[in-house]
Amino acid sequence: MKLCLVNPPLATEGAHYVPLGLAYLAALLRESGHEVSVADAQYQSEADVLSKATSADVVGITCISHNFPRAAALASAIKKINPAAQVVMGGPHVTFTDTAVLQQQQCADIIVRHEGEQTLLELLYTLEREGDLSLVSGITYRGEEGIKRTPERPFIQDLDTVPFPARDLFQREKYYTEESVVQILSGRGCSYQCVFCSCASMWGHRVRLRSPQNVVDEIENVIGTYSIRRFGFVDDTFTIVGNHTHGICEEILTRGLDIEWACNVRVDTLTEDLVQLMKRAGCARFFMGVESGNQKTLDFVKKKTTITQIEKAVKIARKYSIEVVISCILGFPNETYTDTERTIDFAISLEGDRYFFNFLLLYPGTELYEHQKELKIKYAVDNPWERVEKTPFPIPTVETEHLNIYELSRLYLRAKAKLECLERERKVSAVK
Ligand code: B12
Ligand code: SF4
Repeated sequence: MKLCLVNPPLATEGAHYVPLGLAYLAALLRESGHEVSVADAQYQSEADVLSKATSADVVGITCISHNFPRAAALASAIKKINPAAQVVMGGPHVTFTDTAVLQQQQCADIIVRHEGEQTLLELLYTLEREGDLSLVSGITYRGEEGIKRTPERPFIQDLDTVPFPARDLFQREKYYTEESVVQILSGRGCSYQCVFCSCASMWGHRVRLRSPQNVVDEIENVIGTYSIRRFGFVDDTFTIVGNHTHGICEEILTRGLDIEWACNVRVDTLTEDLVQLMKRAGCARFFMGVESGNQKTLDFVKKKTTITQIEKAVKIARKYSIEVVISCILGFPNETYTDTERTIDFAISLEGDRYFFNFLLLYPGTELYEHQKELKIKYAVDNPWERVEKTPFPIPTVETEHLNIYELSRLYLRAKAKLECLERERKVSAVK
């Protein structure tokens, strides 16, 4: 079957990355004999994307919540010019809003929920034979008697059996330049369940890991094909299983790879021994989900970390000259203005190398999304995803019992001002 995979645009600051989900899907389908092409709206005009989609039997579109409105608009345009095509959508947003999406948008025919590889493969097989969609686990579709949801599909257990992402289908001159960072996924799932995050409900509570050999084979393959030496591990927490991180670092060192990489970490997983080894293996940067400077909030959001662990983790990173990118969320439902000020002051006191102060958003599949009424949180604007995507600077969209969007904006400006002070102090001490 002819399949066209579509990457809708995403207004991300700075570098763009190959959409790993589509690259994984393409690899498996191609290996199974399907004709796969990619239309990349991040870099191609809408006319080019539509012309690619006209000849496909099945069009698969990925999205997260932020670019869902643009993905839905693209899907509609595709359906108009190629009404015979089956339009399939997947990703973390539609996984948890499947029924509503099919009810409200005439554009999509089928939603693939959660992990997509096996489901899409089986779906194509069934469509090719005009088979019974109700037998394909993990999909939601428009049946003759309304919207149907098939049972959940078990997650892939042996991730080493999944072929490496088909990176070659994406434009070389855009994604593989001297400045590019190539993303690697060494495992899927998270054993925590922070109330603002959908990772565990999306990928499962049991962490599934690739073998270090398989992960480093992929890295060597990228070096050999694209001469790229900068990588980012996009696992939700790369250090969640110490032995796994250890194994990958040892494998990089044994093979003598001269690479630089970054990863997401949980503060409670960083021991001196591990960080020292990570540094030797090329780790240059940690993305740390600090979230809040208030212990009561860390407990409330079920982060299961402590203020002391955060301070210790930053200290260890600094000792081994690993850059720390600190990420905090402004506007948790339990936090007052003073609490949020404390988060900002605490984050700045950590003297991170970079900061993300994010406004709280309600992502489908999270506990906050499910319990928004009881928690007295609500959207203060219409079409929040469209607003967030289209506004060229961060804007608050969710109000809580304690904080309205004006107060949240003021808190954000306070964070920015404090950051500027920190940077100025650094410049002054550098010239002293
Ligand atoms: C790497 C990453 C990024 C990268 C780049 C992503 C890219 N390639 O363009 C960067 C750093 C740019 C980024 C940015 C952001 N990200 Co991000 N990111 C990730 C991360 C860690 C990994 C993404 C990934 O590659 N996953 C691996 C692939 C294999 O998974 P996948 O894409 O979901 O695809 C699978 C399935 O979903 C499904 N599928 C997906 N699409 C399709 C399509 C079809 C047709 C089918 C059949 C199946 C299917 O099958 C795929 C294979 O199994 C995820 C967390 C995660 N674990 O996924 C967060 C995540 C996607 N990001 C998230 C968020 C919130 C953001 C930011 C808003 C963060 C911020 N505050 O700025 C920004 C948004 C961008 C913007 N507009 O500014 C959220 C999205 C939640 C949501 N409901 O939308 C996630 C899920 C993290 C979380 N904790 O909740 N991100
Ligand atoms: S925030 Fe991190 S630790 Fe918490 S559930 Fe999400 S991925 Fe897991």
